[in-house]
Amino acid sequence: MTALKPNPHELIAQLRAICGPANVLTHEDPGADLSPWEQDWRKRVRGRALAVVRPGDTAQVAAVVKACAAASTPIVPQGGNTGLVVGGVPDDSGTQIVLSMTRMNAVRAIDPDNLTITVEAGCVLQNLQLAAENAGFLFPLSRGAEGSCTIGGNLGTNAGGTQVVRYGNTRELCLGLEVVTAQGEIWHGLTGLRKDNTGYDLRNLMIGSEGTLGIITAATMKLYPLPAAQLTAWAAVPSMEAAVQLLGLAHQRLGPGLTGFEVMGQFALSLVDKHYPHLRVPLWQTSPWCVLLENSDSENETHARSQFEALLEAALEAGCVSDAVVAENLTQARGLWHIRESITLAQVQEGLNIKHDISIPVSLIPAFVAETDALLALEVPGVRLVDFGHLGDGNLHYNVQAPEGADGQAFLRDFEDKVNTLVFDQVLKFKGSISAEHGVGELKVGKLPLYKDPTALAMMRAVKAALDPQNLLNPGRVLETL
Ligand code: FAD
Ligand code: 2HG
Ligand code: ZN
Repeated sequence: MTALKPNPHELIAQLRAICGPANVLTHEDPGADLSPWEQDWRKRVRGRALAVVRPGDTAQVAAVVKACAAASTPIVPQGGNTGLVVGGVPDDSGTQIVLSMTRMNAVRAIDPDNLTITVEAGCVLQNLQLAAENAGFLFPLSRGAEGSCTIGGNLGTNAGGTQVVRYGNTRELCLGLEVVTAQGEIWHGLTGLRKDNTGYDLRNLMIGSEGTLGIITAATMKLYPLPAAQLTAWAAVPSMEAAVQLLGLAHQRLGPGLTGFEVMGQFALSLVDKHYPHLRVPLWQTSPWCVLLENSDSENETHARSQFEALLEAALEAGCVSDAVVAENLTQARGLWHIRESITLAQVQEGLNIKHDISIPVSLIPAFVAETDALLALEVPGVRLVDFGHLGDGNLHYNVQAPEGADGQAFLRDFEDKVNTLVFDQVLKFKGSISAEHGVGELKVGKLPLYKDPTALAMMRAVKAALDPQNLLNPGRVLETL
């Protein structure tokens, strides 16, 4: 005898019984507006959910997953919904539930001797940073979206950010996970161990799986000592080659003190200047590239400043910097970082665009940029390139803005696929990756089979089929089909 699947109304009733009626939202509710959960951050896609479900603890997540599995109902995990690749919103079928993790936002524990913090998946990154700081530690994951992205989403995408050059991606900062499997079982993997060689590395399998292999409900993350001083400099550099040379010098002179190395192209900065003139972008008009550097020092500010000044003097002498400013105080430093973090928003103001979050070996980036810029100019007359990113990690946001005055929708329709193909072919040629940070989501899912090693893809499919044989967890993301 086969068990009857509950119909959607029965499922909604079950979910309300599990999470409480107020925490299961549907389109049938009076005055319902599910758009915050259905619309992606870039407004590329608007889905339609069967329901938005907001569990309050891990047991509820497990019960929700069991109920959905029994009803063969797909689940789209969602954190802060700041993802840039359409990975955390439902499709338009009206059959998927959004599992919003934001109610699960507690800091469960801080272990100062073990240098760890354990938080629930819906904890907003900025709150995690603050909890660490209040306990006298640094949690060194940082990015423009930190006021709304969650640690669960950061782990789901293995997000990067601006301090990866020193501390690594989210993966490198994670020691343990608690995960609800596709069957609704709970994996209690919240270890704070730095060494554990007891078989397959399930933690690292879950990290970066974009909600397709399990639902992360909590994580144990690494803490670091707060630096004694942190200084920020902004340097104008005459070319991308010079920026790479400056990176080498900065590694040499600052060692582990180098905690940020961001490059920003002139057009990217011109957009910040155009849309946010009050931010007063320095040095951009006279230089094709600017670099933002951060020096975190374990001694004191005087030591940090003298190290920084010596680095910049050497760079001026070597010709890889043409001008530079060092922030005098924290307010100025924050202002410089704010300019960098405003590029994404300035691009939104300017209109629709095509994003790429590629990585290339640092040594090949100057040749990649020169060659790809030239190819794109031939393919898209009047193309405007918004190049910036985490040069210290070999990670460029090689973004393509529609020509001046062009209709954004028409630009995407006519050029998105061609531009993606051109850029990704170049990435392949230069031994890079088509996603360094934002993940595959839905936007790159069709391209992955063209650029990923076929054996790796086959292993990925096998893992997905073994862990989620019903294909209920975020179907159609990362892998198009099983
Ligand atoms: P969501 O957008 O809600 O989800 C992202 C993915 O993770 C989805 O596939 C979702 O299904 C999955 N997911 C969410 N929660 C869970 C969970 N608990 N368990 C399993 N899967 C889950 N990214 C960078 O890497 N570096 C940057 O510097 C950076 N800067 C940004 C700046 C701006 C202004 C914006 C808007 C975005 C930026 N991003 C950056 C992208 C984005 O912030 C990150 O991808 C972030 O990790 C997403 O977190 P989120 O909580 O918003 O996740
Ligand atoms: C950043 O580095 C983010 O600021 C967003 O990864 C990049 O807007 C983008 O393309
Ligand atoms: Zn980035």
